[in-house]
Amino acid sequence: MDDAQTLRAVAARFRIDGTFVDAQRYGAGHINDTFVGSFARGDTVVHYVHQRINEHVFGDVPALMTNIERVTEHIRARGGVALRLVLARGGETFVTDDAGRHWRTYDFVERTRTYDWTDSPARAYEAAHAFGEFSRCLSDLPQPPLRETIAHFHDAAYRFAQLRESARADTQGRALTAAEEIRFAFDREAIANALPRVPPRVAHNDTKINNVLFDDRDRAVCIVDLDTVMPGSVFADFGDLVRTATATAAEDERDLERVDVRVDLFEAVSEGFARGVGGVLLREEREHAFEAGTVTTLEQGVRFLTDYLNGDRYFRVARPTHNLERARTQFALLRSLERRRSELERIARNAFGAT
Ligand code: ADP
Ligand code: GN1
Ligand code: MG
Repeated sequence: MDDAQTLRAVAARFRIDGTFVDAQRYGAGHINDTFVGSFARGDTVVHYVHQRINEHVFGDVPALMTNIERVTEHIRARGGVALRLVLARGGETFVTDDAGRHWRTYDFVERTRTYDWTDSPARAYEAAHAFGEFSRCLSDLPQPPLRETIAHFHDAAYRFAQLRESARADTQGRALTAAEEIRFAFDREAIANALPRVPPRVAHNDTKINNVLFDDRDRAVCIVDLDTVMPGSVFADFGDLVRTATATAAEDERDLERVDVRVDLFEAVSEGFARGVGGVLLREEREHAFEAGTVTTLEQGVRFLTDYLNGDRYFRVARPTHNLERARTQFALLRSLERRRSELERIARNAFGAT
């Protein structure tokens, strides 16, 4: 079955008022298969997002979908904007197709776009502010805790253990081509333990800038990609904004000369997140914002490198060396963060009121 046929059959199982016209792949995510479906309703065409949830990554889809329902309803109850799930005809939050694959549907947020990176401080501020607000809004999510959808997700020490194992096994015979990067990572392994232990709080856990939908006036309209919203730490959320919204290039830029951190973007992200999150952070959390950026950037480099060594089983790739290139770019960015540490640390402490 081709994509359109599959999508037609899947869409028919959701409470969509309209006649299926077609469906196109959409977005630049590395994990799920995302499509926009078009449906004729009277004289107009309406759109929905259909997502096939990556079952290699997410083992417990019902738990994940319950998290998403709870989180989106809580945000709306607080007056915020959140993704809106379209239920299946039987009232379920997802359906399973004949091949055993799980699908969900969201309202399509019209007239928005995403950025894989940005050179605009205003946009960086907006994205960080939106994720800060997200964190504030979910800081009083009632019990029980959200379910863990991926174990050890932002456990940098665990990510190093995975890298060590993949480099040792070298199942694809790629370790030699990545020897320099493997060495770079292990030289910095101590960074994995640079953050203090803090009580768990609800985190988005995947705050890269392309998980924010912007309107045509560059306002952040809605946060997407809620699969990893679960107990975590603010460090990962702020850290991934540093990784993706303060860099001068995309995360897979091949020309490493172009990869740097821009101080004005870093300032915008710090101010935006700190204002968005408001007063909910502990002193320990406010004091380590800068370090969150280095830890998350290193951790992501380690994850890309591990996946390269494993034969690209996790992140979607466009070419065989893609994950290695992504790892190199993360490490180049980490070097820049390290080089500018004193200036950036001062900016972060100022913004978070940790002076
Ligand atoms: P992945 O886990 O693969 O990154 P995402 O949930 O982030 O999947 O979706 C991929 C992309 O699809 C997003 O980056 C965004 O561009 C787009 N997208 C997702 N949901 C919506 C929506 N409801 N409305 C408009 N665009 C969306
Ligand atoms: C994945 O799903 P997406 O493309 O927004 C990944 C993140 C990584 C990111 C790197 C569930 O994010 O953790 O930071 O790629 N998501 C998952 O670009 O592993
Ligand atoms: Mg995404």
